[in-house]
Amino acid sequence: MKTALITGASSGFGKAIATAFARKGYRLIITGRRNEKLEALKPKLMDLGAKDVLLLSFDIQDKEAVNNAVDSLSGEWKNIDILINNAGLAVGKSTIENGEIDDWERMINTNVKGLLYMTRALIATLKNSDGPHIVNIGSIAGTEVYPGGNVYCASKHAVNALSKAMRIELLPYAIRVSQIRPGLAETEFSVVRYKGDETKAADVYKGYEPLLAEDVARAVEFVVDQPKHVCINDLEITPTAQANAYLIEKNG
Ligand code: NDP
Ligand code: 8X3
Repeated sequence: MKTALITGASSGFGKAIATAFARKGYRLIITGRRNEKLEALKPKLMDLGAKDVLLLSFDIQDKEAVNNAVDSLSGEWKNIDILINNAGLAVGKSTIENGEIDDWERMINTNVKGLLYMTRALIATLKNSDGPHIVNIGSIAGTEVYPGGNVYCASKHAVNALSKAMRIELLPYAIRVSQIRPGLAETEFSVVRYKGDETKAADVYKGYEPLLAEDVARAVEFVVDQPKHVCINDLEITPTAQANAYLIEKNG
């Protein structure tokens, strides 16, 4: 039975991916900073059929915390087959001139450096798996740029580049590397981006049907369920009403 480690499983895509994997009977390592959310999720995952669930609560921006969390794994938990690099965020939507430098640092430290810390810490264990797979959650912001997206888009462009780099470097070990690039999806993403302003966050999803976390989880499932000789390198998924990063058909 496969073991998957999912970063950012306390909410949104990560939680939906954990739920989908629980139904498949996977052994799951779920991570995030909000331990109480992970604690609440664990019994639900067990009820759905997860073989076992381990919580690891740490800030992915902190490289020592990442390494300590990985070093704390023992026994069967060391044998990880699937790494879902999902934890990430956008903070703010200002011009570069007016942007908050702390916001930029959070995005770069989480979306780029955190993803790198996790990946580096787990490559050795993935090499021992019979069907190793890394799935990076990028974004359409990883191939496009929109007004106010500057640093978030740059961080997801970095995820795009790193996904391609991993694909090249991990080829000799048959570690599959897939990038999923979602468009607009209603999760806690916009509440975080607008620093708790729920009205502003809700406005992002008005007048059309956005993706749900479950839609993205289904795409992840599709990617990891391929036979071992098939690697989906890159998969872009948007709401039907969204053609690209800034063309959205809104009715109202
Ligand atoms: P959510 O805000 O709902 O979930 C983000 C997850 O990331 C949470 O579980 C959060 O956990 C975790 N996380 C954030 N910062 C840290 C940190 N410093 N350390 C550890 N965990 C952290 O958003 P989504 O589910 O939408 O986002 C998931 C990924 O999808 C992100 O990489 C995002 O950029 C990407 N994405 C989102 C899209 C969207 O429209 N929603 C579209 C395209 C890509 P906790 O707060 O407990 O630490
Ligand atoms: C999240 C989607 O369009 O807000 O990555 O950048 S978008």
